[in-house]
Amino acid sequence: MIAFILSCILIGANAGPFPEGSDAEARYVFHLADKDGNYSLSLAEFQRIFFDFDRNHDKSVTSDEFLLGWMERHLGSSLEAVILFHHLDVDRNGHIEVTDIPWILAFFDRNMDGVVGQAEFVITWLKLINSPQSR
Ligand SMILES: [Ca+2]
Ligand SMILES: [Ca+2]
Ligand SMILES: [Ca+2]
Repeated sequence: MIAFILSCILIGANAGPFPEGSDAEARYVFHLADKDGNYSLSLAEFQRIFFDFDRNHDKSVTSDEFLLGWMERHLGSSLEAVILFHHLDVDRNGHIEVTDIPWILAFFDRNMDGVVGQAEFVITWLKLINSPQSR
């Protein structure tokens, strides 16, 4: 346990406000996205995040836009942003579009009730960030 905490502190030293890949970080991102604070993310809330990141309003989020928005919000390291971007770019054409959003929601929505609860979000987030093949 102590070794775990120590490694979190060391890894997190130059990342965002939370240790990289921690569930505290996942919950922080969740609450940023959960605009109405009802502990679940709807399709509308996913769309709102998308448009927040789309700086030039061309209805597509490029990796540059994503990385900039990510760093501005202190969500974590640039490595995490790159990992996440590649998972969110469902059709792998180099940018995230409005049409990708339902797929992104479905990706997080483990019990398929159409919304993403905090537990669902944290579990999927940690799997993404900590998956060995994404390092
Ligand atoms: Ca909500
Ligand atoms: Ca754009
Ligand atoms: Ca769900």
